Amino acid sequence: MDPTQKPEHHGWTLERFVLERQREFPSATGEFTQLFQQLALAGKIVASRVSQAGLAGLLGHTGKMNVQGETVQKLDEFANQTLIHCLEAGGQVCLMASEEVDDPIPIPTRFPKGRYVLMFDPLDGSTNIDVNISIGTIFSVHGRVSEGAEPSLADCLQPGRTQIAAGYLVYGPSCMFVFTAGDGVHGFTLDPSVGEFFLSHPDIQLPARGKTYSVNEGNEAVWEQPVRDWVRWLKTPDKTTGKPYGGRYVGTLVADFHRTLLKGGVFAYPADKKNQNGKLRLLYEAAPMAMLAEQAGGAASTGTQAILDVVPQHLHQRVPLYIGSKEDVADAVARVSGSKS
Ligand code: AFP
Repeated sequence: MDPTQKPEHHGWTLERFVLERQREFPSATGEFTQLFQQLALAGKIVASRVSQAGLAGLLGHTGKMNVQGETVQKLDEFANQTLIHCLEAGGQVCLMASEEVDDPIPIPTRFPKGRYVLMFDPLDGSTNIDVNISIGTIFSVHGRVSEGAEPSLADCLQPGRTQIAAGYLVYGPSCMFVFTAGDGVHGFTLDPSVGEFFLSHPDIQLPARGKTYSVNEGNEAVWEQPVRDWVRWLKTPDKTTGKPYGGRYVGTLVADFHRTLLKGGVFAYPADKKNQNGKLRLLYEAAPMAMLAEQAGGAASTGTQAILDVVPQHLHQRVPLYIGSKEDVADAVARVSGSKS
């Protein structure tokens, strides 16, 4: 049965949805379904803690710095540990990597290892925690490629194009789990009274062109001129509609991308004079979002190359990002690369 054809999606939990898809592959072992169950469990635990953050005395800093040189907040640490604990014991994953941790995270020897490599940003947008604005978790799944007895860094340093699955949880007014496993993008909303994610947004399609742009314009002084010119062009009223693009910026990639995915438009974190590779991390942010964008009919580029084709050189590599509606991303690429002004 195809859930996307049904007018009502009641009863289509995330678990059932992934399980039904698994049945289409007779050789499937169920490992992937179990991996998703554990990801959903981790998401529910983090969502519950996020919703109580103000009450539970969890706001504020731990005083530590993470590998990116940023202050680690308590919820970051909680989310990081939750993902590790939920995924390390199940036997589906052989190696993990987190935005919060310097090196790949091995599976303790007491647990069995599976064939998947999981990379995640446990709490994206953490500077928005203290002000009660949407935050999220991003994940990326690859298959193991190394052949030795133990998995290695090479298993993490794979281009986005080889991702088996990617997705995010957004902790907003409601909690959503949005993912792709290479056959479209599907969104599930958590019903907290039942404790399950239910299919709410089957087969999400990014409009070919949107009406909004999303970029931190506070950085204009350090942008290269083509980036400034592109943003100025977006703000110029269109000749036929008489309207310019509208600006929207949350400062949490998950939230800005989620809006872009549903409504269309373009999100960017460009390279600038200080940061040749922008700010966002290839493996934990750009590559998983790029797979979602392409699967929904959109695009994602560094400005010169498709994000999914970038071959990572190191775990915490940063990359410029232009992502969203196909035509809006094509305009951005043409203008920032200087081929159109
Ligand atoms: P934090 O997790 O440190 O808040 O960073 C969030 C983020 O990586 C991404 O989610 C945002 O899109 C981007 O940074 C916002 O960066 P600016 O604050 O420089 O606009």
